[in-house]
Amino acid sequence: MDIDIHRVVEGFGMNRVSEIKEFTSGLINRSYYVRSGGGDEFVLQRINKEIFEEPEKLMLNILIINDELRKIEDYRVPEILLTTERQPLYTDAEGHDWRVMRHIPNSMTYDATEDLTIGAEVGRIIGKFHCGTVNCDLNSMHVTLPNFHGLDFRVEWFLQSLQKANHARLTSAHESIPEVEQLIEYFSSVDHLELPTRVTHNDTKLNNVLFDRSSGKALCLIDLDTIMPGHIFHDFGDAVRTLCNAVQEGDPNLEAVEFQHRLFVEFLQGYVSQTGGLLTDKEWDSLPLSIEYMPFIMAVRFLTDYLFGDRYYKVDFPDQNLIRCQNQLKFISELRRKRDEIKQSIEAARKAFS
Ligand code: GN1
Ligand code: MG
Repeated sequence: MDIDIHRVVEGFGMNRVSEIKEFTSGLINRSYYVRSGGGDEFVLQRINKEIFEEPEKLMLNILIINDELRKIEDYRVPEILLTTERQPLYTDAEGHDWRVMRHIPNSMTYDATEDLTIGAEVGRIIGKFHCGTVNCDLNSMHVTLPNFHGLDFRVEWFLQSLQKANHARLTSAHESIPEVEQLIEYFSSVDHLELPTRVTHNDTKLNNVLFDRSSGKALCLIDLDTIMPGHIFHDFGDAVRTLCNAVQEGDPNLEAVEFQHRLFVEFLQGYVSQTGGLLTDKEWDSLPLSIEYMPFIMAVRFLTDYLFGDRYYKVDFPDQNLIRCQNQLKFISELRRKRDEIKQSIEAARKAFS
C-alpha cells in the first residue's frame, strides 16, 4: 500500500515525503495525512468509485463552490492541489482516483461535544456555507448522487434488503425493522415538500466542520464529496443529528443517547444569524421535521446495509451497522419527547431573525 501511495503523491508533484498515516474516520473513502519533505501538510484521499461513479463531476462541483466561498469573509477554503498534468485527480494503475488538499495547520474536528460555543460555531459556518454559495450556477453543477437523501429511494433499497437478508440478521434486527417501517409511514410526505434547490453539502456531520485549535472558531466545512444541488432541509437536520446527540452515531450505549437542547439553541442561533434572511417560509416550516428525518434516513441506510451484509459502510465488527441504526432510532425517540420545545425554539429564532 505504501509504495502505491508514494507514487500517487509523486503524481501531485511531491517527491520527498516525510510522513504518511491513514485517518480512521470516514465510512466511505480512504484518507491519509501526508507531510512533505519541506514540512507542508496535506490530506490525500482515494475516492470510492463504487459510490462516486464519476469522480470528475464531484471535483467540478467542489471547484465551482470554492470559487464562490473564497469571496466570503471568515471562511477558509482548503486549497486543492493539481497533479503534474494540472488535473484535480490522479488515477493510479488500478484505476482508483486520488485527490490532495492542503491541510490547514492547527486545525481540528470534534466527534461529539457538549460545548455550547462549538454548537454556535457549527451553526454559523454551515450558515455561511449556504449563504456563500447562493450565486453558484446550479445548472453547471452535477447531481452526483441522485436522490441521496430521498425517502422513496432509500425505502426501495430497504425493501430489497429485507428480501436478501439472511435469517440470522433478520432475527437480530427483529426490533428495529418494525420501528423503521412505522417511521416510513410517518415521513411519507417528505419527498413532496417543494423546497427550493440550493447548493448543499449533504454530509454536515459535526466532524465535517473544521475548527481552529487556538481560537476555537469554525473555519470551514470539509469532506466536500457530496456537495451538489439539494435542500437545506437535509444539511440542517444532519448537523443536528450529530451535534446534538450526546454520543456518536455508532455508540452502543443507547442509554447515553440524548438530545442536547441547549446546544441545539446555540446551533440554531449561529445558523440563522447568517441565513435568517435567506430562508423561505417553506424552509422555516420544514426545519422541525428535518431534525427527525435525517436520523431516520441514516437509520434506514444503516439497517439496509446490515441486512445486505455490510456492503456499503466500513465496519469493525459484525453488528456495527445494526448498532448504528439503533442509536439513530433512540435519538429519534428522544427528539420526539422534546418535539414541542424544539418547535418553540425554532419559532423564537424565526421571529428574531427572519
Ligand atoms: C458517510 O464517509 P463519511 O463518513 O463521510 C455517508 C454519509 C453518512 C455518513 C454516516 C457518500 O459519510 O451520507 O451521513 O457516512 N456518505 C456517503 O456517518 O454515503
Ligand atoms: Mg462524507
